[in-house]
Amino acid sequence: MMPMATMQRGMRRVVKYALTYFGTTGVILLLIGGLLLFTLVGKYNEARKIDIIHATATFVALALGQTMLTAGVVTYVAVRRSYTPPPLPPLPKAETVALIPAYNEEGRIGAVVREAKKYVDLVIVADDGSADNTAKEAEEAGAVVIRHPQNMGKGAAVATLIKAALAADAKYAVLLDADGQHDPADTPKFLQALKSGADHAAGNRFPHTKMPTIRRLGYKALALLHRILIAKLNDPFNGYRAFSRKALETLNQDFDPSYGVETEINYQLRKTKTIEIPIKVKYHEASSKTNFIIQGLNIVTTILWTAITKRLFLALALSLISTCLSIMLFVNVVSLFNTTRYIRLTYSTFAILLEIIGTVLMAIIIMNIIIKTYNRKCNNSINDVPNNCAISKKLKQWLLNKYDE
Ligand SMILES: Nc1nc2c(ncn2[C@@H]2O[C@H](COP(=O)(O)OP(=O)(O)O)[C@@H](O)[C@H]2O)c(=O)[nH]1
Ligand SMILES: [Mg+2]
Repeated sequence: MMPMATMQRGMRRVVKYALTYFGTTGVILLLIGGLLLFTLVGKYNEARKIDIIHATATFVALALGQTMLTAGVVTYVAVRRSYTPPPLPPLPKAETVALIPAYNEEGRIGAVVREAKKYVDLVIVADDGSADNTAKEAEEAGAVVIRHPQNMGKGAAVATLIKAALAADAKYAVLLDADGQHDPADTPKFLQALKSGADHAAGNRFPHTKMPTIRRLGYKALALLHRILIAKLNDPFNGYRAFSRKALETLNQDFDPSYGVETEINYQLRKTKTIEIPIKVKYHEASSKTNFIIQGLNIVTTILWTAITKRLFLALALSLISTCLSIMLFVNVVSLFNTTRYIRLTYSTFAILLEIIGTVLMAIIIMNIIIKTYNRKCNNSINDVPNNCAISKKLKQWLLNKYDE
């Protein structure tokens, strides 16, 4: 058996150089596929017949090349976004906590913290590498602030906040936005839901919010996709939530901070007792950092990504079936062509579509397994973080300094 240290080093190298390894192999395979295609056409022009083996080899080389290239890019992106839990400051014990992820919310965060303090024992803010005075403003308003050395995304901030809530021994935690869209005065309703037995309370803005019809329809379509693939909720992408200690523990175990927080929470808590709480959401000029079309596309990718990566065996089966079907269709098209000179349009179109689905799924599966194995090591061993994880130089330096203190 390979010694553990060697395996870890191997894994680190694979992730670190994924783009190089997979990407280069992918490009080489695509070039070989191209060359095969070139000779295939040349041979056809002479013999007026497509060699099925040659053609299938071309098809497979192109498909494999595409898989490798996608895999390289996916890992690269995932690693660039990889999350490392920051060391937590000393936290006072608190039964109820408010958790606020914040990124560049100067001028808004202070009021939210002061309001929230009225309803809970402790307010914890995760400042996700803001470039403004967010952290100072939150501290002055009376929150405990945990800072990320660089922007890692809302998911990372929520992951940090969950760890902080557990460290403070919280029984109940409310999660709300820092930009003032969520009214802290709704907090007692959320806490009440938990105290009466729910483990997860989720805000639902629909009873109170008038959305323009087109937006509402778009939102409902996304919610339907979410309902089919992830979990049943009426306002699934609402960020106002509350968790019991049990839900916090569930989230802390498997929460993936890299992509789409709300969908991730909904998936992790899909079997948890959930109550929806009607709330009002305020809209103002700083309501959102991204425009709503990008947000919509983001949500679709998140849902599909979550659905695929949480059901790896199903995805693997789908991928293999698609690829096999695609090759069968392709062989059929070629042999039909050889005998009749007719190119079957439907079959060839489906062959290409299925090939794309099969290879992209396969790339996502391979990469997800590697990244998961790798992240598990990083997240479980805070003390070894600087040596164990492929994190950015800036983050590594920051962690090393913290441990030296
Ligand atoms: N930690 C962290 N929080 C973020 C980031 N982007 C947005 N947020 C916070 O997440 C909440 C919701 O973000 P916002 O852009 O208002 O999204 P929207 O209201 O859902 O359109 C706010 O409290 C933001 O401060 C980020 O990159 N990191
Ligand atoms: Mg907002």
